[in-house]
Amino acid sequence: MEASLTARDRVGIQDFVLLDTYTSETAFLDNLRKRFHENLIYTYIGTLLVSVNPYKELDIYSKKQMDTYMGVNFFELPPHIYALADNAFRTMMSEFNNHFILISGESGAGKTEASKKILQFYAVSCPSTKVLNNVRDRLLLSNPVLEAFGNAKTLKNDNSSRFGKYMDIQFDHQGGAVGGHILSYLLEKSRVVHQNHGERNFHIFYQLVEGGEEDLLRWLGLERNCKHYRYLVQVRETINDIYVGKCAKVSSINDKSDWKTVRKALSVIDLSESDIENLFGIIASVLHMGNIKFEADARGYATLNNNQEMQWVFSPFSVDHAVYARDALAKAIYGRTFSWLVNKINESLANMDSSRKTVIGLLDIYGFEVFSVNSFEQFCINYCNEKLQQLFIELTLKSEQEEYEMEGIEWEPVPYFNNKIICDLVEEKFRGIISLLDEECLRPGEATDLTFLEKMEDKIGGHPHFVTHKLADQKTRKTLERGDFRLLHYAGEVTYCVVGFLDKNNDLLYRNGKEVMRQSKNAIIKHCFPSTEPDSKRRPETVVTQFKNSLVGLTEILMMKEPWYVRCIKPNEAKQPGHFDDVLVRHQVKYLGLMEHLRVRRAGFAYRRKYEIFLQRYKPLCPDTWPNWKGTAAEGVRCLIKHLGYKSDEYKMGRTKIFIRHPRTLFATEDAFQVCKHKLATRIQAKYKGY
Ligand code: AOV
Ligand code: MG
Repeated sequence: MEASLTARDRVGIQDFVLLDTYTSETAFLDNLRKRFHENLIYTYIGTLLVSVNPYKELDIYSKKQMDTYMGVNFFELPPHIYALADNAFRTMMSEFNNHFILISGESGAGKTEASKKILQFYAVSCPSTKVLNNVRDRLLLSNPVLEAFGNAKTLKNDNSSRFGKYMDIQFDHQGGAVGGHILSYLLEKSRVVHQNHGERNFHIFYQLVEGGEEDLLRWLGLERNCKHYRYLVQVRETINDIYVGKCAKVSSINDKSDWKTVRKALSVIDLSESDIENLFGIIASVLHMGNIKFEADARGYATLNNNQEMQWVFSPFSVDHAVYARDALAKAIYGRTFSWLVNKINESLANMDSSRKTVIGLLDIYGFEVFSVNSFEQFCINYCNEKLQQLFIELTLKSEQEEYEMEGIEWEPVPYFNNKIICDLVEEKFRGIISLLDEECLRPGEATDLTFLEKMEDKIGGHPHFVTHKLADQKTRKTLERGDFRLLHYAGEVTYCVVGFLDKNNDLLYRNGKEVMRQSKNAIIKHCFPSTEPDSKRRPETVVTQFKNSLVGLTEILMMKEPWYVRCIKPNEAKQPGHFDDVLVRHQVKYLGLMEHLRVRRAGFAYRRKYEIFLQRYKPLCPDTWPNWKGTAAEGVRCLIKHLGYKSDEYKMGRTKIFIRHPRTLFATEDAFQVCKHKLATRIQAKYKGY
């Protein structure tokens, strides 16, 4: 039996558009599974790349593989992330426009790995010079640095991105990578002072404690034992004043060797030795701060209990209050240092050459996540994923179908779930969750997390994607606590515990804490807490509003560029190779909108070009249109494609554009054009030689 299997039976189809039973979700899944078990993790839907996390190293990312994919048309080789990267690059070069690659999928699906592969591909394959090599190294090494400070082990992913990252890679006219720029989005600062059971703090803390050189640790007053630091342990009990915490162990992480990589990378991205010293000084101080203990005096005020960790200057606070202020300061220090680091990296990636450049943007953001307890952080992360899904829908399903309609192309509409309703629920002015939360944050002393919950129940209680204990029917009520609210996200239900929402959104820092920081001798801290910063007089924007605005900015940046998509899928929850969980994958296929995308692709047209542009480029291919066509552009194109022998089912003529069903047709025309261009050039050369 085995032997009689055809290759297609065994390895499936490399482009879902070619699947006979393309409307069947089961057939879709079968194809994905078949390929996954053959280690073929990539499959196309037209030019969209679906990637299934293999959870093991595959031998498909070598320099040789990169060379193979360079300059080859999309469909001539097995699907690969390099093919997508290469095509985005080549389109950018030929059309002189900007592109972006949107990488999406839930936590642990492989987004960050995909973005690294793309960056490596550009670094290796783009034309290089000595100067450019420098830029290339910085681009590549910015990754381990940002991961050390911005990634952490969560229950979903041992190397989970706890910040959003958008990176522009800038190319010059020759296609050399000449610079870059990074925008970072909302770092999960709360992790600095607290991690859930089985999770860790940011990698850098462990790297420093485990890998830091003896001299360095001595200078920083650190012990080589993570368990010594309260911020690195999750169990917070003390027995005879000794923490009996457990650090989450991670077999996939080697903090010692990662330390070496990061240490080296910091120099390459242009940090001076004193910057580096200051940076580690800050990391160590945060650890020391976590160990500051307070005791109540006779009046109940917090005093420092013979603490050698640090001088502390807080005015009358209760112990709880003092702990809170300490943690707030630790979070602020870490968060601001992270922003400082991103700025430093940007300075080192800045391109001095002011001539016109084009860019490819890479978007790698924290994926959708659901834990057993979800808080403000998950709310922000999942809201961000809603926004990206909305962008995807806008750019593919919606605009594509609207364009057919506008162009008068006959079209059977493909229905799809539009998650705009959830985005509105979260961000609508005055009655969206963000507005309601901000309103409560404006009533200090009166508002609490519970009044926020009640306000939501009052204002948006009837919304189909929102439910609470009070609003739920009997059956659902059993699954909700009084302090919970549940959102029906595009990717599934998430129950958020409302405790801490107001606090985290306010993100207040006590003035005395700031003042102490301003007096710091550490240059980074001085820079991060400038004396010009407005104090409590003017209210700063809340955390979630800042985040919302930054996402609006991001959407604007992306909308001006040509999109490419990588949709990442997580094959199982156990992070195991070779295991394809049908239910889990089916769920992702559904909510990622892959079936709808396939339907639109399959019924639609891979390429479209304005008549003028198409004619201008390809007119040398037809004697009637070359060198000048007198009629309308549409007539010219009709004449041109008749000459080229396009079959009637391969294209459609819209009001302003020609639509071409399959890329192959366009590739053939493009190849013919290249030959023709070459001939013309030779002819002109010969002509001038004669003179
Ligand atoms: P994520 O970025 O999508 O999650 P990652 O890219 O960090 O997920 O992938 C999680 C882990 O899966 C990696 O650390 C690798 O061990 C493995 N992995 C992913 N892609 C590949 C690949 N192509 N080849 C081999 N192993 C892979 V999150 O940042 O949590 O949303 O927030
Ligand atoms: Mg990631």
